[in-house]
Amino acid sequence: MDADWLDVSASVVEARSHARAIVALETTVIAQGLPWPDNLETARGMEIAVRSVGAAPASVAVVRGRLRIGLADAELFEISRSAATGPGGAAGAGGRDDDRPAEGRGRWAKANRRDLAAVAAAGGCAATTVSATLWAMRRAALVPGVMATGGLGGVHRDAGSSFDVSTDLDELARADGSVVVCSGMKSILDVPATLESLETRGVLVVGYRTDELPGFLTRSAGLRLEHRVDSPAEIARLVRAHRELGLPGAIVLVQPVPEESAMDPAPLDAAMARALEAARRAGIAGKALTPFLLEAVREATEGRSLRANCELLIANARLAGEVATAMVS
Ligand code: PSU
Ligand code: MN
Repeated sequence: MDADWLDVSASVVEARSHARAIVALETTVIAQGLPWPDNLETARGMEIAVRSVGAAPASVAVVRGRLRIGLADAELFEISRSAATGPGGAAGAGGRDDDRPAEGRGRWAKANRRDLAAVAAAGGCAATTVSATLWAMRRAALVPGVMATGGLGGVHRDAGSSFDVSTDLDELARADGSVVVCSGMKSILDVPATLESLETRGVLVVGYRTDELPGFLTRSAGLRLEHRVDSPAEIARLVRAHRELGLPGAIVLVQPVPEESAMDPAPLDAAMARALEAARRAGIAGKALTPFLLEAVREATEGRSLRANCELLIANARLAGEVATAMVS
């Protein structure tokens, strides 16, 4: 099964061969979405959350030219260490930037589905987005399966002129009943347009204990959802129906950020508007836009957005584990 370009870890092979629950985890959010050292704590926290409900975690990345499904802790460390240090992070980590191990210097690339072959051929390292992670799952015979993330990519606000629409949408459209647990879409997107676009592509968006689309760091994006479930057993039944009807799209299960760390929309919107304006002035666009905006908003909200982001990722990993476990029982 492992070809020149692909490595499936022993624990994932083992879980797959016994038809045990597996949850794939993307890593772009670790390498590009969160600062060191909170990102390592979150990457580990997500794996622990998956295990705590009886499923096997499979973090995904391109490591020195090989697409790896199931990462060792040393690899989670390496990916995390490559990210920028957050406010107060250096002290927390006990070191300055130049204390980093050599392999941890410099950011890892962000690979979406388009980039995978180029990174592999160059022998490079890259974190994977939702689209690249779904592709890795396919190559590892884990589709249909379950994965967890923070927010989906989608249609950007200026997509009419920039054509910036995430590859996530296309890969979600052909994920064959895989379940993607998230807290909505990146708030920098045109959220209503992204929701419409998912509908067009046959991607079912289901609220987990909510009738509204979560706003990523906020509990609601102010858009109503047509479908809702209230338990892992209920989503497992829906997923079974979806798969047995042979429907090609993914099921996006959206869970609001935990109440205690959720943010109010007003200050967040203001910070985002300022960050978008700063990005426009600095000419930042394309793949670099999300990391830039997240960092700007993090600073403007004095770490509250960071806390919310970490908490929702761990909560989503746990829910994905529960769903995966319900699917195999
Ligand atoms: N949401 C975040 N941070 C992120 C992402 C989403 O808050 O880093 C990542 C996810 O990996 C998602 C990707 O799949 O951004 C989409 O990127 P793009 O728009 O470049 O396709
Ligand atoms: Mn894009």
